[in-house]
Amino acid sequence: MITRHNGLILAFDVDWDVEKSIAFLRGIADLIDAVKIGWFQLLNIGPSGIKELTSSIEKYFLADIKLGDVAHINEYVIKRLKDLGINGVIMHAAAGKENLSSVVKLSHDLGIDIFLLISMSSGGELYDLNLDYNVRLGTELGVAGFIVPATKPYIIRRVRSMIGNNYQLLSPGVGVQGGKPGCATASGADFEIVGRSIINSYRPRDEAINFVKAINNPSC
Ligand code: FNU
Repeated sequence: MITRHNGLILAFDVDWDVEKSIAFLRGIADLIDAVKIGWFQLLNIGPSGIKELTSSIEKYFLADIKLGDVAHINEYVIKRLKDLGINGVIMHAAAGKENLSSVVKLSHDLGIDIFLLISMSSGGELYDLNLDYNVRLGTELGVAGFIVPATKPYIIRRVRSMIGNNYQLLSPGVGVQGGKPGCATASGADFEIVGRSIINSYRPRDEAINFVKAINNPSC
């Protein structure tokens, strides 16, 4: 579980080196509850750079690699991510029960949270046609929570009504993609995920403060 202080998760989609990344994160660390990293870091600073990042910044690190392979590959990836200091991983519900169940079990043992992707902030129509099935799949598997799109508040409300309060809802698509800051939380999300609106801002700290204010004064 991600501990909630501000309700803001940074989507850290940057191709910066480790030093610049650490300096940026230190500047807003008190405003964010987690750092979401992924392909940008894997392809630019690589596994050793990720390890340096996670050991330098005391934050929850969420790996957004949208993992969804067959079981033994998923298990290998989860073990390696654990070695790199990752705390949570986003996986595709579309991989299905057979490919997900052993990896969710392994993740429990390793202390890694699995967040299941069940709808997307753009497109994802096959997901939306199968929403109830995928939510039930996640609760049966015992995932920590779900990824729900800020651009589709009706999906967030539906998922929250199905799962009660025992699972965390993380919502991307806020800002540049059109999701109104504070609307995902108003609709039942625990965290709003924001990337470019903060990263590309001339004043990222001020921008992050504005998002935190909106998240904690939620409305659509
Ligand atoms: P920003 N993301 C997304 N939509 O945008 N993980 C999804 O449905 C989803 C995601 C991620 O637009 C995307 O990969 F499941 O700059 C990116 O890292 O705020 C972030 O959320 C959105 O970035």
